[in-house]
Amino acid sequence: MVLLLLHSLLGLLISIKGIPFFGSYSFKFPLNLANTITDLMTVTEIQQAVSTGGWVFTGASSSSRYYNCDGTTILGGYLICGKGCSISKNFSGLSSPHTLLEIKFSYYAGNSWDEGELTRLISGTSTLWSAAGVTTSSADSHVFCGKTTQTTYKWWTRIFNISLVIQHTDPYIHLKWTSTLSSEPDDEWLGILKVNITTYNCHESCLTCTNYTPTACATCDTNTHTFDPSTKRCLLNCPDGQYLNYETYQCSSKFTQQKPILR
Ligand SMILES: [Ca+2]
Repeated sequence: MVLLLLHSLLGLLISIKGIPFFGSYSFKFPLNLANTITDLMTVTEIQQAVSTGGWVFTGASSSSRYYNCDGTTILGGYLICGKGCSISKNFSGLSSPHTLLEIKFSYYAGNSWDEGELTRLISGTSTLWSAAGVTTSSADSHVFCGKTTQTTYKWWTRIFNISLVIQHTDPYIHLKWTSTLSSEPDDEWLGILKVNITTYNCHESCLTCTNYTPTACATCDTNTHTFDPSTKRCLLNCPDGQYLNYETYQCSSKFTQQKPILR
């Protein structure tokens, strides 16, 4: 009886405060993985990119479409894609229903970039990613390839490993990599590698979100959930007499949840 009373009081506290008292509270949630498209992952895929892979170059300075940079074959590159050059592809097959798209790729900013010159990833009229190519500090790594006649850091080729999550519902996306370079590709150039596109839904508790985890909700369905701005979660509204179980993320009757209380 005492235990039951204690249990009732704790259950009341839990329902009032909405915070967990026991155990670990990692949310069990489906990743909502719909599908993944990969491209430019192998040398063969890079070599076939234009002939059969659907990749389109505009403003290229050579009929060649790939370049071996310090042992790694990339699409574009030295003597190929500099001032006024862009590389694009229409990715279809994103047909599973989704609300988010995660786009990953490796980007090579080659040699003589000046301050203010940018690399860009564009979809339609939206710029999805924009970054300066001049500094080594913001790059994930750098190699020595292309124009290697200078020995200052300026002539390194910088490699950016980019991962973006965008709101997206269409079954296709047209991606275009461009730059604001001012010189020909014997001086400065761009190249890409390892494109990976994955569709996700928002976590089931969110109405809208910024990524697919339960701690990245942007808005909630206010009929069923309350937004917690500190954790970016949508917390289930539980009816009187029940509390939010943080193990299952479901409303539970306090009388059926004795195990964690008594442990
Ligand atoms: Ca320049």
